Amino acid sequence: MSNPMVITAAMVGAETTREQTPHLPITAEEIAEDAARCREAGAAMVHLHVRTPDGKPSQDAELFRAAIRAIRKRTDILVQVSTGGAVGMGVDERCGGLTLTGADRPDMATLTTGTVNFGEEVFWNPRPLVRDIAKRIKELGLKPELECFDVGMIDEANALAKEGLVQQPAHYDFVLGVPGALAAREAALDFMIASLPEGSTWTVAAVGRHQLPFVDLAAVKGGNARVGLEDNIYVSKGVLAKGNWELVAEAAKRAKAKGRTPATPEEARKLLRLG
Ligand code: KMH
Ligand code: ZN
Repeated sequence: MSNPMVITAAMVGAETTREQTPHLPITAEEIAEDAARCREAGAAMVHLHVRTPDGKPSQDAELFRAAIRAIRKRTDILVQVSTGGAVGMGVDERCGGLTLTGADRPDMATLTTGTVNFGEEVFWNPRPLVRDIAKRIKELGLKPELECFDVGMIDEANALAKEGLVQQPAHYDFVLGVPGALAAREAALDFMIASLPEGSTWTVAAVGRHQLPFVDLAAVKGGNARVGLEDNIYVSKGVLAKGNWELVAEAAKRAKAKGRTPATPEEARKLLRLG
């Protein structure tokens, strides 16, 4: 049994800057180049944010379209668009990637199910806004990745399922270690896993120095993992990752050491029931 594990590359994000790392991809071509290398290194999916040419976070549909087209020209990696964007963005702005249809339609989209402190700021997700985004994802025929920064967000995902806005079994991403939110502790991960409805799938995205150790935990506990420059820029203490691909390569090595095989995009589609 190959026991595949989905490795997602959170390549760009909204917060990481070129001042922090020169290896952050910004243009469609840079994103596509790194995405292709991530696929070769073992990633099955990218979690995608986009930037304006001067590096500012954006959720502009045309920037998403350009990045998705460039990625798909180079590789078969799955594309999950962010609907979180950057703190302070309005709902229409956040949903730019959900206006893409036909050949440019993404494979998946994120949905954060509650409000959370985010460093010194607030990632604002009041209940009506969450339902608005959930409806847009459903209308596009996509499955959401339910981003849970705290365990209450799993309960809110259950409420969304009862309202018919999310289909279960669903897929969750536990985001651990954001300053001001739930810390990256193994006990927190265990509680989140234990709180999931039967049949759910999950990924863990731990922030900063916790990113790679949580790949080991995900591998052992039967989950999936997200790595990448959105959440962490170092491949080891004080050593910048030379690209997202280097973090993916390290994650793939760790997964294999625990008896898991990095999933292909096709396997990820089946495992996450993307249809
Ligand atoms: N940039 C964060 C405020 C998502 O992509 O869905 C939100 C975020 C979540 O990154
Ligand atoms: Zn994101």
